[in-house]
Formats: sequence, structure tokens, C-alpha cells
Amino acid sequence: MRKKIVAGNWKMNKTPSEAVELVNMLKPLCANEDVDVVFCVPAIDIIPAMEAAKGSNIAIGAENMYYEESGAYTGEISPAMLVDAGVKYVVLGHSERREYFAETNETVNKKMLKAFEHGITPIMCCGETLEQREQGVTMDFIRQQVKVGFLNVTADQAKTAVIAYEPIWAIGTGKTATTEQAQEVCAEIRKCIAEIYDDATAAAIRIQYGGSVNAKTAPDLFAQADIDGGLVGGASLKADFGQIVNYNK
Ligand code: G2H
Repeated sequence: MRKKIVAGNWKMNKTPSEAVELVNMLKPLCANEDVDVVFCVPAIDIIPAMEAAKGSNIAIGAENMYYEESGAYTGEISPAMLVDAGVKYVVLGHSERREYFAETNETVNKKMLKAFEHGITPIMCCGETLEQREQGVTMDFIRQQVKVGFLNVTADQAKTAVIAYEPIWAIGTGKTATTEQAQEVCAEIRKCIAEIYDDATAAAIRIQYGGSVNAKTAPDLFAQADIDGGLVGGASLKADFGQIVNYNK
């Protein structure tokens, strides 16, 4: 049985002091032993958020990371920096990073390999544009993202990974994919993992849905056979996140 994982993706929101306020507000609302709860926060908020989350079930994650160990890479954050700060999860290849910061399947793959090397669990994002969906190439595109993203990742590593399926047309638009659309693609992603590795790896890997998830849509989405939780943007900044985490109560 896969444990559900519900992660907030704060994106570029909340100053360090606001981060502490938000964690303190959400802490009592996010207790649910059936779910792994993660807040992926801006780099500058990691340490204060971690302090504020102490003693709770909330793990703090990063929203990005570089694939080199250290050196002349002005503005970047290394895997060792995240590990030293106590970070356990990192979002990689979010569509906003692919669109605005030139992330490619290849750079995502380098980051995936580094994350595993340092014992950080990657939450690797994939998802199609509206145009791709309408052209009927959704799965070809996502398969490519998954296959390149997981290049040289071992089966044992892949078993611990998280994939977030986020259709780009549903991100921050208020348009959630229907439960059927989300389940269909998540099942195909699991099939793709079975093809790359084996059935045991496909059965172990956790696949989230992301894209305008809210307290109303979460219960149905998370009840699907191949949806193991969600990556939540806008609604992770509000009390609603507690309801999303407690989707089964
Ligand atoms: C998709 C999601 C979080 P939102 O980007 O990764 O954001 O829930 O605001 O659509």
C-alpha cells in the first residue's frame, strides 16, 4: 500500500517571517498519520519554516536545486546545502521552471541523479500543454519527460521517488483536470515506469496530481487508484491546505 503524499508548493510567495506565520497557522490543521505532508518553500524560507515546523509531522522541501556540488554558480543552491538544512524533498522540473528558467528534461535528469546521490527525494514534475492535449500527444510527451528524467536512476532509487503529473493548462487557472483525465494519465505514467523498470517499481513509486487542487476536488482525486496525493500551489497558502491533507476524514 502506498502512503499518500500531499505537498504544498509555495512558489515565489511568503517572506521568512510570513513563512513562520503560515507554518504556525497550518501546523495544527495538517496532522494526518495516513499522509506524508511536505511544504516546499522558497530557499530563504527553508530554515525558518523548518524551525517553525519542529515537533509536527510537516517535512520541509525545496522548490529547486542545482546539480553541481559547489563552486562558481552564482545564485544557485547545492544538494549539500539542502541536506545540511534538513531538507528531505525537492521539486524538480516544475513547468514554471521549464518555461521561465530554461529547464530541460536533461537538466532535470542531472538534478534527479544528484538528489538521489544526496538522499533527497525528488518530486519530479511532468505534464502537457493544452495544445499537446488537443493534438493527442499527451502521453508521448509525458513518456519522454519521464524516460529522460529517470535516465540512469536505479530501480531502488525510483521506488522512493515521487512524480507529480501537472497538466500545464490546469496550473493556477482554476481548471482542475477531471478525475478521469488525471487518473488516466497517472495510470499511464505508472505503466511507463513498469516498462522502464518492473512491476514492483511501478507499484512502489508515488504519483501525485497537481493543478488547481483545492479542498473540494482533493477527495475524489486522491481516491483514484493511481493518484497518491497532490502537489498543491495556491491552496497550500491557505487554511484549505489542512482540509486537503485531511481529504479522507
Ligand atoms: C501546479 C500547482 C502546484 P496550483 O503548479 O505545483 O499549483 O495548485 O496553484 O495550480
